[in-house]
Amino acid sequence: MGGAGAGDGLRRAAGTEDGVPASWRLRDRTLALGRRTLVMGILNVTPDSFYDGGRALDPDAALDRARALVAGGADLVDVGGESTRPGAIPVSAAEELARVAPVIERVARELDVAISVDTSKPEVAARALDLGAHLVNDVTALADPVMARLVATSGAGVVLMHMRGDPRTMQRAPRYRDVVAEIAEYLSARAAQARAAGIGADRIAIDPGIGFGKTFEHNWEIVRRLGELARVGYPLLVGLSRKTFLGEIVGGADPAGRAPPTFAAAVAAVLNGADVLRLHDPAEARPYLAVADRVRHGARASEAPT
Ligand code: HH2
Repeated sequence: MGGAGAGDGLRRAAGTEDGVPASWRLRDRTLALGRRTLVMGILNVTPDSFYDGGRALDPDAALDRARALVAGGADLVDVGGESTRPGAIPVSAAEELARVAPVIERVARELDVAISVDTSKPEVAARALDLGAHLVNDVTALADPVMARLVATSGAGVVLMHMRGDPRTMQRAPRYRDVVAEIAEYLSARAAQARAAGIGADRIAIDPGIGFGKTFEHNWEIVRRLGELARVGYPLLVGLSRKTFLGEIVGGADPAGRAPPTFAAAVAAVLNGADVLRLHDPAEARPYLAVADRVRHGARASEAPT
């Protein structure tokens, strides 16, 4: 498809393509784009996440993990209280809140970093925003209109992610006419809906949702054709860290062995147009991203962030 919504979003408005850094606004924080890749560090406060499940259930352990993410260069910390891995069992809003609220409260108080809440429940997002979160990372791309209103009125940023089906069913033989074109169309439409709800273009990022209702081949095709998604006109976030399709490369079912293909795929994603990467290991990824950023952005990549 001819670049869904191309030019109607932030990228052209702010002139990223001709070298003037654009920015992503998240309440009182502004993150510069077009200079170096932004990193969203993953902090799952869950017993069952596919890689880090059970590691940060206690708020002290979660805070230590957040500190390590920030020390490793994370620009955002993404706090999640519900696993969305294939087949994951949904949890109630009360349970999700009990997991994430104490962590967000402490990260907001003790660390200088943008906080993202990984949720599709408005009750959870509302409390997280009250406690100091800056961004709502919604894997349903604001399917609930209450969530859209909440993001609009709070001035928070939002990540709109593509998912086919829901985590319980999404890996049952996903099929597409053209996976990248369909994702571009969907994200363009969701971004238009978000803007109609009053969310500024400079607060929106889009995400193809690697692993969410996609075969391995779909995931590789997305990484290969990210440039087409970048043309939708919003900052492009990609979450590929340690995901199952990377296991194929190293012949490993264990996510612990997937760091090398994660970093290689991260470099490919940056060179193909990703602006933000969601990663479990920012510190280890850093030199790889530094190389990718110098190749993509030239000397601008070495300038101090604003
Ligand atoms: N992937 C996961 C969770 N949230 N959010 C966005 N925007 N993009 C992603 O690709 C994405 C996401 C799944 O990874 P993880 O959080 O590591 O595992 P789990 O869902 O098992 O908690």
